[in-house]
Amino acid sequence: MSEPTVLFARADGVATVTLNRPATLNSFTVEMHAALADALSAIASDDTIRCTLITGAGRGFCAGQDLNDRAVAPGEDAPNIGESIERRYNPMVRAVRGLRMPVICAVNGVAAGAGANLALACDIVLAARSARFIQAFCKIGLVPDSGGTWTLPRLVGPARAAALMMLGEAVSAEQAAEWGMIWKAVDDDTLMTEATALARHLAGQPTTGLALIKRALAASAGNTLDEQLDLERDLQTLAGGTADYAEGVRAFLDKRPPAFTGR
Ligand code: T3D
Repeated sequence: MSEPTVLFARADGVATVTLNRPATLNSFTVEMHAALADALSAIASDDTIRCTLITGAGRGFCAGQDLNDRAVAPGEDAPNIGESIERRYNPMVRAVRGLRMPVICAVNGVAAGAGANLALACDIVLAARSARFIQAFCKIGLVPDSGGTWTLPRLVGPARAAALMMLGEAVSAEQAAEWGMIWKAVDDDTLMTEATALARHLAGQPTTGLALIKRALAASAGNTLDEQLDLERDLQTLAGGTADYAEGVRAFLDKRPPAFTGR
């Protein structure tokens, strides 16, 4: 039997999703897209999962589309990759961004093409110091996809985003952290320990409140200050009605650690 292209585990309120095609640096095939879509859908419908962690097996995180599936013999028609974006990459990014809980990405090695932009679609990105981020698309005549043209300029500013996307140069994990592209770079041998500890920590936090923070941040990209102030009022109304808010206040006044349930 062949290895599953995506590994999926649940423990302590954390779902861990591992891209698992290490021989090609976890590049995407139709099969791996389907397996990832299934994992993301299982996470979305499981109320016991309060944090998701995405990583890659082997020495790379993800090298984007598997280019073996894009070779065209002379005289053959070009593949319809717009359809591939519509059917697989866009739903993947929408599914990741749509998860209500915090999504951590542990970038264990090179993240190129759609692999880089999948990482940037996550809420908190930790990267091994040896990892690199490459907007590789321009090197094969493509446009960055998987939300990269939306995410990257917002993270690093338009000047850096334009150069990264037009030159396809690798950005080290430390540089990425310095530029605000990711949360932080950590030693290679501590990446998974730190990412798992962070995921478990978040899974024990007031996760309904964290989901509302995600909604506020997502909306802020398209809102005016006035609209955002109104949204903050509405989200705070919801947050203020949660059991976790009541518990947080009680625990503070009792001078004891809170016991959050995510409700
Ligand atoms: O088509 C659509 O549906 C549209 C969607 C597009 C989304 C995209 O992501 S387009 C961008 C596709 N990705 C790339 O262009 C990146 C290609 N890979 C690289 O440039 C390099 O491999 C890396 C910079 C990522 C890593 O370099 P390095 O030197 O660390 O590793 P390597 O030796 O190049 O790769 C290791 C193996 O993985 C190697 O196989 P081998 O020689 O050991 O048998 C290499 O061929 C394979 N590999 C790496 N990336 C891909 C790949 N095989 C297939 N597809 C890949 N994308």
